[in-house]
Amino acid sequence: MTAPTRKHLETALAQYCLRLRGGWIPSPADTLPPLPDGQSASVVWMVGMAGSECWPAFSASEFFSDGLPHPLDRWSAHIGNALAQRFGGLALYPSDGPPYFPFQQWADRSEPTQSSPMMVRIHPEYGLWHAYRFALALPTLQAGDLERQTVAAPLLNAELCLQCDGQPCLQACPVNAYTGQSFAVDLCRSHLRTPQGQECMQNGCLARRACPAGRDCAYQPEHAAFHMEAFLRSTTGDGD
Ligand code: B12
Repeated sequence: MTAPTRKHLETALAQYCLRLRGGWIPSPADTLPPLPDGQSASVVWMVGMAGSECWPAFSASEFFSDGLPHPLDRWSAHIGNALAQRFGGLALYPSDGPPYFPFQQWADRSEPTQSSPMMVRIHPEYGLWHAYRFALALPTLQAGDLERQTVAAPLLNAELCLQCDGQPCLQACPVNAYTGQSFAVDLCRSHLRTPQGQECMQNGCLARRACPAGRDCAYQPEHAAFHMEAFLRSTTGDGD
């Protein structure tokens, strides 16, 4: 089986409007499961989306309208498993668990993502408007493919949230669910069930929307509402 080049993977993902979010080289300390042939992975590619770019592809898919639970997770698995089989690798999913794979730590090894007071990682270009659909652990890495993920030094060095004037994300939650160190999940969910919470339910979390970074990537209302509804109903999965 021929190992896919980075370009090859990007092209395969583009038909679903998914994005290759960089990759990293695993070590035994990562304790990844073995590949189907029993070997260890040489590279793990992170796959996700920025903004609402994959919403049209997902919402037009059979998974979106079949009435079964976790449509976004099932859409992701359909794509991830097919690619893993094609390339002799293994697809790993953010919602598989607990215990969960440390997707946010993996993200930091692949892209210039940083911790934020919102608990979700912030990206210099996409802000808080990005997430991961799966990771693809593959047996072979083509020479030079990881070196292509260079990022401009000013973006890498900026401590985005610490430099943010007034940190509006921490002021915008109507029930102060965010302290900067923690997120009061139950407080947030209770608010979302009230009439006052419908602004967050229909257009997305007010605190997340207050972030000045990556505004061009802010989720479209229909996409944001999908995640809020899923977040309200489940403990994990499509809420992400
Ligand atoms: C369980 C879970 C939740 C739980 C609990 C989250 C929690 N903070 O404990 C609930 C249901 C509340 C939740 C909600 C949401 N989640 Co969530 N969640 C997960 C999940 C499935 C597992 C987290 C985990 O335990 N990982 C295992 C540990 C070992 O991995 P880790 O890389 O070390 O991650 C931890 C640290 O980085 C830490 N952390 C991150 N930032 C910060 C900042 C501070 C200050 C501190 C102290 C800690 C901290 O939190 C992580 C979890 O403990 C992950 C996917 C995954 N596999 O990681 C998604 C994930 C973290 N969630 C995600 C998202 C987007 C959300 C929501 C915004 C969903 C929505 N409404 O659209 C909400 C709100 C989250 C919030 N503001 O806190 C995304 C984040 C993407 C990103 N940009 O970073 C992830 C990566 C899923 C994905 N498919 O991409 N989530």
